[in-house]
Amino acid sequence: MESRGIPLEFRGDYADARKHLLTAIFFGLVLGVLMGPLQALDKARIDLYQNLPLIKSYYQGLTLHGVALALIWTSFFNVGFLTFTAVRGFGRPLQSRRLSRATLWIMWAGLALALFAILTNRATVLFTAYAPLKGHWTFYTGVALFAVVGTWLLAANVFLTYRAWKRDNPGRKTPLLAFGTLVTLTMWTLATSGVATEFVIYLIPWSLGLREGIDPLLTRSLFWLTGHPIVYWWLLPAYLSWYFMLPRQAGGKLFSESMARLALLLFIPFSLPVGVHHMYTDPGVATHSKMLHGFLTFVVFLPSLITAFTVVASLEIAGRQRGGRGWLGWIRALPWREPSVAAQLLAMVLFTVGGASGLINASYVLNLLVHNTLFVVGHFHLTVGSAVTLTFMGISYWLIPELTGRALRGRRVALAQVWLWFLGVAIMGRGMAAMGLEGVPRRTWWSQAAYQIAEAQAGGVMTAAGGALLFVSMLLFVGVVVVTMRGAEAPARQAVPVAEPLDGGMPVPVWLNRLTPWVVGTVVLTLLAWGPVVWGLLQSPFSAPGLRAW
Ligand code: HEM
Ligand SMILES: [Cu+2]
Repeated sequence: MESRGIPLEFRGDYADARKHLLTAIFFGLVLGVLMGPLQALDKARIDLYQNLPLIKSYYQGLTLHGVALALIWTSFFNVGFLTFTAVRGFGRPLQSRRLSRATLWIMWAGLALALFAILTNRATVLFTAYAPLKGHWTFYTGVALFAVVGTWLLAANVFLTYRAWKRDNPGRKTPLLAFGTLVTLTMWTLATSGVATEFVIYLIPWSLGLREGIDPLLTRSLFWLTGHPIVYWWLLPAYLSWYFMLPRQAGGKLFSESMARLALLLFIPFSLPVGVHHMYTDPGVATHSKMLHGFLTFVVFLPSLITAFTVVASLEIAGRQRGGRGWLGWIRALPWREPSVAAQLLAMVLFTVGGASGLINASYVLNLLVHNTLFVVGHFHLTVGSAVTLTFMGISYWLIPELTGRALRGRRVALAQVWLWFLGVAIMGRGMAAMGLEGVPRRTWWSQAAYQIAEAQAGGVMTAAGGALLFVSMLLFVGVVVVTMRGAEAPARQAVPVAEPLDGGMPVPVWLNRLTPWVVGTVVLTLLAWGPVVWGLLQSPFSAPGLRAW
């Protein structure tokens, strides 16, 4: 039975996913990107912060930007999208409706608390929440609720669903889409142990006055235990789309099921023990720990390379089936006029550059050159700001019609939007990298700085110009979403794009269908890599008073 074309059994889950997605778009993407151009113009030394309502300083705006985009946009989008991939993957609704309701309301409550703190300038601590900068308790509690607790509740629900599915399907291998969802949630649940400890034991009691001082280095280490794997929390849902959906949208097949499973699984053990690469310049962390994390960072590049190979191979199959010839002719044969496909293909192009710049950040010696400069900001706009964000936009172009039963409207605008984002972020990323290489620091109210770097001015203009294009692109995206939601119901529903594997009938090794050994391995590896770091810091406790800078 169907209602507005939506399968009746999924109605509740679809409604929840819709709410998560819309919250992600309007309270994450829109709110965050509203701040973007102000920051980008600041890099060209144009200061628009003097007469703004609510936003009192560059730093308050930057906190809003970072939290809205890195945390709100991604958390809510992921919970919505993974709810969808779980129910379609297992072919059954999530096990507990009450848990789903609780997930949504707890995340909304957290969002309200965090936005209250930021908008009233009670928590201008930037999205990393670094102590000794001190925010209001509503900020830490709010972020903990929507970015951590909510995602745990989803994970619990999906694992309950998995258990029920296994009971009903003894001996069958887990469907790919469901398996990818489980891997993502497993990795993230393990990874959040760091910030959960940081927030519950240190930051929240401290912000409530229950704890005197704070240890900046210890809390920062706990932050990075989660802060590196969070990039895979952003990327894995995009990979699920690239592996399991995009090949079908392009008219092809997934190149290899086993490769896809292997790459996804490798992200569980190798995401966690690498976070010290964010602390190469910090004192108090032993050099051998920095070296180990640096080495493992290059290991985690391996599943990224497997992903690049498998996804490109899948797309090549699609392109050749569509009549593409020669070495590169298959690329042109892909359905570039389809906004959802174009968005994801362009996301991959940007990710190639973004990923390569990540190798520079990860190299111990080169890091000293770029650390805390705008080069790093260029890097993450080319990754989370484009590979992830542009993929999420591409997914939205079919997922919102799927969840609402309405057809996508404004396809040409959508296509222009996608190219505009690509262009904008490429220009802005280049500008930021250039400024960074000239030594311009990140997180600095540049138009107010007492000194200037003449060589960085051209990069500043590029940053501002790219930022303006991105802003227009975001407006177009929201326009398409709104017009689609208000449009007529689609006469016929499109099938959910799920790609068949080329090696479909082949057996999959048991260890590529299991999670437990990977979880055990991850815990061991994480204890080995992080244990000495945290232990060392606990041996030389440090207590700093809180600070409100802006
Ligand atoms: C109109 C679009 C955008 C513009 C113009 C823009 C511009 C900027 C600028 C100029 C900075 C400040 C750098 C600094 O002073 O250190 C920044 C920071 C940042 N941006 Fe964006 N950005 C945009 C979109 C995005 C998107 C889509 C994401 C992620 C999904 C993102 C994530 C971040 C993060 C995490 C920070 C760092 C905040 C911090 O250091 O605490 N931005 N952005
Ligand atoms: Cu990292």
